[in-house]
This record gives sequence, C-alpha cells and structure tokens, in this order.
Amino acid sequence: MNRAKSDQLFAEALKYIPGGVNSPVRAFRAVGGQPFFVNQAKGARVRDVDGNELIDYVCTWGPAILGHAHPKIISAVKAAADQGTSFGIPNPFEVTMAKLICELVPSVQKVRLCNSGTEACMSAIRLARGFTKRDKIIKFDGCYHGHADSLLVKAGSGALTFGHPDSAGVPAAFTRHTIVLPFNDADAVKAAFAANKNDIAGIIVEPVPGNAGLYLPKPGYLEFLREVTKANGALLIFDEVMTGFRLAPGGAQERFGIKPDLTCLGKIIGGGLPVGAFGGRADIMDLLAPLGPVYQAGTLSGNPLAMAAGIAALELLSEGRAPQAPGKKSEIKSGRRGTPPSGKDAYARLETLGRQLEAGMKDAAKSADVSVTFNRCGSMFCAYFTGGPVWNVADAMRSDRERFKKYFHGMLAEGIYLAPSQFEAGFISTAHSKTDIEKTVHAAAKVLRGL
Ligand code: KE4
Repeated sequence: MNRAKSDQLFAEALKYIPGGVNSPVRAFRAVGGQPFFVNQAKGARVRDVDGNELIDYVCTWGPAILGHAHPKIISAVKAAADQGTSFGIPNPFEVTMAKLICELVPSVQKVRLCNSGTEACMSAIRLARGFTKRDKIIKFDGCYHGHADSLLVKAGSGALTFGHPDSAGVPAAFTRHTIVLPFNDADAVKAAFAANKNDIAGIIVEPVPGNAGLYLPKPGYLEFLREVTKANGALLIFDEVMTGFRLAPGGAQERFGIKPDLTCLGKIIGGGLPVGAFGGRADIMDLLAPLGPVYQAGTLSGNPLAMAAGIAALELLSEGRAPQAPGKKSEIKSGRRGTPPSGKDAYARLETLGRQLEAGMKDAAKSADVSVTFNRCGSMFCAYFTGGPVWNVADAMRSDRERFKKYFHGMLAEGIYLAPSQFEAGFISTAHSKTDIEKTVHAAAKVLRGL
C-alpha cells in the first residue's frame, strides 16, 4: 500500500507534535509501524492521503455510529456554522440537546454539557464528592475514564488497593483517594466498602468496559454495584462515554436495566465534534454552580456546532421512539447474545451486523486453528488472541500481543482498519453493510491462516 504522503506528513508532524499525534493511541506504538493520515471519510470507509480506502472499525473511537459524514449531520453543522461558531451566551441547541438526553437516558433528570469525556468524568466525580461530602472513589482496573489526575492510577494491592499514579506528573497525593479494584469481582467491592466505611463517595464504572478491548459485566454484577452503593450511601456513576447511545438509545443502562445516580457521556452526542456531558438525579446535579457549591465550567460547553451535529445524530438514532420510563429494562437482553434492541432500526441493524461479524470471526479463527476469544456487546467487539474467556483486564493481558500486531497489519494490508491496539474496542456503524462484514471475515480468515 502506497503511504508516501502519510510518511511525509508524519515526519513533519514529529517536528511539531509530541510523538506526531494529538492522542497517544493514534501513534501505533502498540502495533508498530507508523500511523497513516486520513483527510476524508464517508460511510463505513476512511480514505488516507495517498488515496487508500479502508473499511473502518475504529469509527473515530465510537462517535461515528451512523458512519462518517452522514448527510444529515453534515448539513446540520453547515447550517449552524452559517450562523456563527460560538456565542459566549446560551444558544437554543443546548436546550434541545439537554432535553433529548433527559428523554433518552433513563436515569438522567438534568445534564451539564462539556467538551470531552475526560471533563465529564472528572466533573461527575467532583459532584459525587460534593454531594456525599466523602473523598474516596472506587474505579476498576482496565477501565478508562479520561486523563484527569486522580483517575490515572494503577491498582495497589490488597482490599484497600489504593491507587498509585500511572503517569508521570501526578503527585501520589492526587491518587490517594482512588481505590482500584478488579472488575467483575463483587467480594473486592464489599471488602473495599468494609475497609473504608462512610469514606467512599462513589463507584465510577464503564458498564461494558471498552478500554482494555471489550469484556462484559457478569450476570448480576451491575445490579450488585447498584445495590452495594445504595447500601453504603455512595453514588453509582456509569461512564457511558463509549456505551451511551451505542448499546441502545438509552445506553448500557437501558440495555441492562440499571439506574445509576450519575452518567457520563461523550463521543456519539457530538456527532464527531468535541463533546462531553454528565447528568443524573436532579438533587445531585443542582449542587453544580451557579446553583450550588460544586464548580464546573467550560468556554465552549454546549458549542452550537457540536450540539447541532449531536442532535442530528441522536434524532436519527431515536426516530419514532417513545422516551423510556426511568429504570425500564428494554427488550434487549444483556450479555453477548442479547436479542436485537427494541429501539429504532439502527440498533436492530447494528445487532444483526454484530452477530454476522461474531459468527464469521469465530469460524475464521476455528478454521485457521488460532486461539481467539471474540467478545461482543451489540456493535462493540474485540478479538483477543487468547484461548480462555476474558472477563477482566487480567484475562485480557493474557492475549498474545505479538500475534495481534501481525493480525492488525495483515488486516490493514487487506484494507481493514482495526483499532491499533489489542486493548481497544472495535465499533460497527449503521453504514457498514453485510458485504463489508463478509469482506472483513474473508480477510480475517486469510490473515489468521498466515499467523
Ligand atoms: P475523551 O476525553 O477522550 O473525550 O474521553 C475519555 C473517555 C472517558 N470514558 C470512556 C469510557 C472512554 O472510552 C474515553 C475515551 N476513549 C478513548 C478510546 N479508548 C479515546 C481515544 C483516545 O484516547 O484517543
């Protein structure tokens, strides 16, 4: 594949941007080689600057659930841009977006818009601490909630499992109140609450973790987190930056029928433009400035262009759908083989394509006699190069990363762009076709045979 222009751009980028990228995962450090540059994307495809066209399963890390450059999103952004790009005073789009989120996400009564998932998670934690007047937060290893200092932690040891900084520049004091536990382990959570009585403000969790590949909550685990937080006067924060509007119009909380106290959102609600949001119970949200003592702000929060793009996306995803009653469990069954969602055609289509990919990948791995564990939830997936089940990050770490590297580059050579790391989720969009999935599975069968 000719990459001359990409290589030239990367050499130039390295002079001005650390690592040549504006976000580390794009640097291909986990798979070797160097990134290509894209200047055009449409539907299920991206086109690089050398004219190579690739079937895209990164979907800009989740936002492109309707495919790239959906005409309704593009025209909404153009129309908004014609009126100006930012006003420094409320704009009508902010109200429309807030209303849509409150109608679609079962547990959200009020919502605050911001500019990234990091901001959303950082602010939700500050709000939980302000509301409970407690300092400690539980998070799970393998889950990623953006790069706020107190969340860049790795597990310590033992039931207390206090966090240690996972990045230079983060003082130990900033992670002292972060308890890191293994995901899908109820006993570890019980022990942490017992060891930190009345000190834990909340649990923040990706209900379906998509930042160490993809693995699912064990049956009953999310219900347990809901109950154990309630029993201990702590808040349950669902980080749905990735799963929000991805697994159902009401996100994972609709798919699994759980009502968290706060929810973090991002990605899809910006239609590809910079965005974040956090929302939940009104009695908690009303502690936010200017009403209450918990400060949070953002120059471009509720930006009209990001709102216009996100509103177009959410309207397309939720056409003709009655708002879900809070806490109502949708017809979607939890777990890997959930039945197609009750929502719009979009989700039924995503489920059908996801099943087709899962079945094809499993057949391809079997016929190539390569150990692959293929995890999927709706249109999110991950092929781990390991034989055993993957229910947490420890299981995920057993995957053969050298094999993944070869697989990634083999698929790229076949015109398939997967996430450049074993520890990232893949995404299907409504713009993918059955033929695209067939091509992908055919390519995988060829590449796996050559591993
Ligand atoms: P941002 O600050 O990148 O908008 O969102 C942070 C975040 C928070 N919560 C969850 C569940 C997330 O997945 C993310 C961001 N996800 C990564 C992909 N694994 C973004 C890609 C990147 O860092 O470049």
